[in-house]
Amino acid sequence: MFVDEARIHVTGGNGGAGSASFRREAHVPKGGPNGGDGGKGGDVVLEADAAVSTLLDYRYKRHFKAERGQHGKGADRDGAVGADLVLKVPVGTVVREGETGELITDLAHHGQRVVVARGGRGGLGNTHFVTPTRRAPSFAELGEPGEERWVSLELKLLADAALVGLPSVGKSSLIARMSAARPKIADYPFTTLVPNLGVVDAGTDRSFVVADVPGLIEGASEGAGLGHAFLRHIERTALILHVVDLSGGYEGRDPIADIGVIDRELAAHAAELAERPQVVIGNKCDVEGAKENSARVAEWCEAAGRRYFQVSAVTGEGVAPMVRAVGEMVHALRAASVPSEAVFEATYVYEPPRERIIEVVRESPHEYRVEGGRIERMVIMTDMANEEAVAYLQRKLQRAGVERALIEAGASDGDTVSIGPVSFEFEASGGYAAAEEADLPDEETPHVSQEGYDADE
Ligand SMILES: Nc1nc2c(ncn2[C@@H]2O[C@H](COP(=O)(O)OP(=O)(O)OP(=O)(O)O)[C@@H](O)[C@H]2O)c(=O)[nH]1
Ligand SMILES: [Mg+2]
Repeated sequence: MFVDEARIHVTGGNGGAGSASFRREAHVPKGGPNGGDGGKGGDVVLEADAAVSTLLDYRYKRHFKAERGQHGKGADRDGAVGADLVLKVPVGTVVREGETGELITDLAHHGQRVVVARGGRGGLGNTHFVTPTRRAPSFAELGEPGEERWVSLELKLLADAALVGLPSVGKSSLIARMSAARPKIADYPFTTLVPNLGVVDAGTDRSFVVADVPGLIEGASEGAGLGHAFLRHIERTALILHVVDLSGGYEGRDPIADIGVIDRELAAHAAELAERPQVVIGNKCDVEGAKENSARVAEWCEAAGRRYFQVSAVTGEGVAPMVRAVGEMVHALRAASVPSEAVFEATYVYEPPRERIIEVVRESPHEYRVEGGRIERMVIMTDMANEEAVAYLQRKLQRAGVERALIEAGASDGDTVSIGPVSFEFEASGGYAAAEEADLPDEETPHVSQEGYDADE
């Protein structure tokens, strides 16, 4: 069955860098620090919107990045915050982490939002690093890069309109005429076994998704034929395109009686299906004798207050005006179905599960790599050219338990340690255990692994 899905790559905006700046006063050679903070980068947000019906657009444009935060400036001026990037998706979109398939959320209500890639934090300006012994910090933090990941989106069905009718009336032939869908078409009943979906281009903003479901017969609502299970799909479709065979069909049937059969099956399945907006499409108007039937059906529809279109799926006659009219109706129904009040539950922010874990990988006897989202970001936010900044980073890493994890993994002085893009020489500070154990919360206890290198080899 057709599944509406897309895979997109999302990147939060980078945080702006903090500023390392000092007051300049006429008679003071170097005033106090006054570097402003960098602005936070924008988040990438998915928002469910009832006016959006398909994920198709996300198959064409797949990379999305939110705005970056501006850098901080001197005179305590903070950088501006980057704007969030809000991507609208249909209500009912299931969002998953693109690599692991982990469920992030199910956007079930209009207006519901999820942050799928957080913008980076802005770097702190040098004013934040003043201590009694460091009156004039020469460094500021760099901005944190925005998160980036693949996200997969999936919308199971649904169509705006469904072609419904007895077997062999030409539902599959019509969807093939209206869209790029290429279902099986044949002369015998029950040719279509599973629903087909097609996207119909009815002009700007008027495109819609149409479903061709297997033919229904008398008793379908009680399980007769193959159509039973598919009545459930029609439940969620805004508009029913009721197709009748103007040629009288394979048994010389009366199209008006046929409309009655389908109406009764819809009503028997669910009372509200009988109330669903519906248009009647008289198909096979090219066949001899069809025009007389068409005139009768038109008259009947007028009396019943239903819109009627006479078409031929084979010659294409009448199909274009029918498609335009259906596009307008779908558009109007969609607009009317948008709830006036959006349901705003608290915006859910996706946080990757392994964010706080510190992992030490021994890559060779004297080379170690430390992995962990939070730790790697500390390194990326450090200006490695500034000695003072590097010293500050080392203390932070030590506090986060990196040194202990390295010693537990067997690192000794002089070994090479890499974190993110940076490598340095390991040098134990000594006394770390006693000093740091106390204020380290349990959840941050580093997890040590040694994959990648087997000491016995
Ligand atoms: N002359 C003529 N024949 C048509 C037209 N539309 C469909 N047919 C024929 O009618 C037969 C049935 O067409 P389908 O499109 O398979 O009908 P269906 O409603 O999808 O049938 P099921 O899937 O069995 O429910 C085929 O032989 C088609 O070629 C039409 O406009 N004119
Ligand atoms: Mg069919």
